Amino acid sequence: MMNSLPPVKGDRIICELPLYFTRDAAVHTKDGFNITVREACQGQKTGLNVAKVIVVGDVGVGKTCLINRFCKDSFDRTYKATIGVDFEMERFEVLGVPFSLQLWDTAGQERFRCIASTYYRGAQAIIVVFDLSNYESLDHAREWLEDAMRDNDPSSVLLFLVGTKKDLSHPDLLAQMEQEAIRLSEEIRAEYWAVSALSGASVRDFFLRVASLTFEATVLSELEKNNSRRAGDIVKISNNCDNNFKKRQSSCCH
Ligand SMILES: Nc1nc2c(ncn2[C@@H]2O[C@H](COP(=O)(O)OP(=O)(O)OP(=O)(O)O)[C@@H](O)[C@H]2O)c(=O)[nH]1
Ligand SMILES: [Mg+2]
Repeated sequence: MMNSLPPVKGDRIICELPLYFTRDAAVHTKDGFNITVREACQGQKTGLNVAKVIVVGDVGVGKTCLINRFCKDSFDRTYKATIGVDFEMERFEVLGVPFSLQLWDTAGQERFRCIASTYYRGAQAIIVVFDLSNYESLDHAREWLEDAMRDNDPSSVLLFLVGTKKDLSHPDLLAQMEQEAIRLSEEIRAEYWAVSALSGASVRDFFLRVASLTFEATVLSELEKNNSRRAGDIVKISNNCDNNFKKRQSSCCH
């Protein structure tokens, strides 16, 4: 079945870590992939290939358009509410390793909130979206994050705060909104991005960054797990040795 998949699109092949949007609010500001991760990928010591990403935020802020711009390179001016939750799978190749993002596009409408929240569990990344031309939607971002975080492990989830509809925002309002958003990003330890699904500005850069950082974090945690498992085995083996040694000791003494 793997063989029937078409090759990963050229612009989804990532060899270098893509840059953050702004230094003030970046998950990290290193200019390359973690060396341990690079080495693990070279030796193909990683079997990992998929990460779950959930996209949350107020109704109509542009979550679906953001995903559609990236996945289908299309934009729809007419609003079609997401019912419950939608799902897109996007394939990448990072440092020579196949990697996919499962993008869960949740509904912002209050009446679907309960259904949508049942899909939050087990995310590697959370994207909180707000509308750069609507202050209220930024004000609600913290609430969305708290909700999405309830079923996830705060120490391992990567957070992104994304302002959409940059094309609509007046420059003065945009500057003010960005200042607020960067302040919030620092506080909640999210990486901030401003994009436009209409023009496509920064959309691709954003998702490549999400894929890269999620990949890096997941490989690191996989390596950590393997190491502790190996350390666990060593402890077990040495316990056995101890027992054998004691047995031998007891048999030769008596
Ligand atoms: N000008 C402009 N309009 C946008 C942009 N992104 C989305 N829109 C418009 O905003 C409206 C809502 O977009 P959606 O992507 O459906 O919003 P949503 O967040 O998915 O909404 P729910 O599914 O109800 O939660 C649509 O009419 C889009 O055309 C953008 O970058 N610029
Ligand atoms: Mg939607």
